[in-house]
Amino acid sequence: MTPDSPIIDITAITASPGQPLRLAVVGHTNTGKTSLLRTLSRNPDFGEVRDSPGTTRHVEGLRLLAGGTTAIELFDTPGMEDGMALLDYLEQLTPPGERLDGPARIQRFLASPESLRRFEQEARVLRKLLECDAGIYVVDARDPVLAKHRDELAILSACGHPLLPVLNFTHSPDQRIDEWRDAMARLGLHAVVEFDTIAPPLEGEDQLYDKLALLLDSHAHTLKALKQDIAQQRLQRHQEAMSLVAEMLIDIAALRLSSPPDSADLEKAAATLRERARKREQQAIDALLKRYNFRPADFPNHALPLQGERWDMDLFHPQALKDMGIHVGKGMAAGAMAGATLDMFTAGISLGAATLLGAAAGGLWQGADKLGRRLMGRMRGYQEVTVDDAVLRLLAIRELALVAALERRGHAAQEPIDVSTLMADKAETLRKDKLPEELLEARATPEWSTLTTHYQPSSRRAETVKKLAAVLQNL
Ligand SMILES: Nc1nc2c(ncn2[C@@H]2O[C@H](COP(=O)(O)OP(=O)(O)OP(=O)(O)O)[C@@H](O)[C@H]2O)c(=O)[nH]1
Ligand SMILES: [Mg+2]
Repeated sequence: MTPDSPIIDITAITASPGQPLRLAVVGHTNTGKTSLLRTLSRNPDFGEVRDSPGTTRHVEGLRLLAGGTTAIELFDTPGMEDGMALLDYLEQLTPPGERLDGPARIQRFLASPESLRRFEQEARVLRKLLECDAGIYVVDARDPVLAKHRDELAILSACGHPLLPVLNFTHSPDQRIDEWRDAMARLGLHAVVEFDTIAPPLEGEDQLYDKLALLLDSHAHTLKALKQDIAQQRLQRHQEAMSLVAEMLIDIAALRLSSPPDSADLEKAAATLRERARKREQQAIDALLKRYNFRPADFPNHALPLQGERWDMDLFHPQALKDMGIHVGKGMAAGAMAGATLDMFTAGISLGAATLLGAAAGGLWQGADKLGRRLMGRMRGYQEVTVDDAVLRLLAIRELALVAALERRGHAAQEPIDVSTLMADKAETLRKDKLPEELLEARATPEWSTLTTHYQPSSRRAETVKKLAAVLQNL
């Protein structure tokens, strides 16, 4: 297993052993270069991202690890602002008749006084690109292709390294992907990747690394290893996410509170039940966000109202369930008891019940275990309150939708996560079928819930969580 977060921030990288691939991320200002690094490194805190030009002022690097060793060193660079003026200046530096190749022209520029003044930003970019094996040229695909871009590309190409254009903002209705592909081909750049840093395609990283491998033959092996590492981590994250959801569902399905049978006490028990379930869901959400390297602030709308003030977010509001097409039973409609089922006390007790009751009635029930206590309670007229099936369904739908959203989200995204359409997708699969066997078993096994003091860890519980996680994974 590899560590989840293959990222080490490095501001100044010196040559390191093992020859990692060194890539400079370059391009016009404000095209999403820093955003791309955030998404590739799954690190929402890398660098500074703002919707204004000139945000990144210095070169900053990070490493992507594969199998514990550095596969790629990626460098964020300041945006190019005035490629046209720089191209003119480069021409001035090379008198007519003098033949210099591209890198020599760039070196001459870097030794010139203007590289420290007017073109200081551009000099930082070109110095880094010269040091690297290749450049990733980030394009805002909404921009029309202009002379400034062509000049910029002419200068970058002069560094003598392969350039891979990455088209960003590809989901925008104003995207001009075809125009950019055409312009790139005319400049001899035939490998192009579409990669929206906010919502990258699921296969986006693979495509990026595959195309780099084509351009950089000698690093193909490293890139393949990196791809495998990413795929393995993705799978591992998904499996862990399913376990987190399964744990939560088992905890809530097994949650069982007993109460004297009068209505005031039952309502109180139902309120406690709801509160514990809501908190447990929030705990699962926090764990999922953390597992996918996102921040609680990325999912503010879902901060669950513990008092139920927003019904569309409230697990226990009958309307929230109906909106998801989940059948709402009688219990749900019953005002203060909404979402709580009064247990008829038959679940899980069949053969043994009569014997146990007999034993209890006969006064032999001394060291009453869990089941015994429940039976005793029942005999004294206690009732038990559990979470309604409809609520379990909604919980499963919500969490699976959240996982799907997290898996589609780039770490450059700044807008809050929206799960509404994904919820509808998940609802399709989950609202009708019978509850999975594992949840039915949990319902009848109160000691599986960590939400009460009767919790007892057991291998059977652990096994059931595992099985439920596998069921959820295949939905
Ligand atoms: N909708 C959308 N916004 C994006 C995307 N990529 C970047 N942005 C936004 O574009 C703006 C610029 O992003 P940065 O990553 O700072 O761009 P940059 O190229 O590093 O900018 P400089 O450092 O100033 O050259 C930010 O407001 C980002 O949130 C994208 O794919 N889709
Ligand atoms: Mg930047």
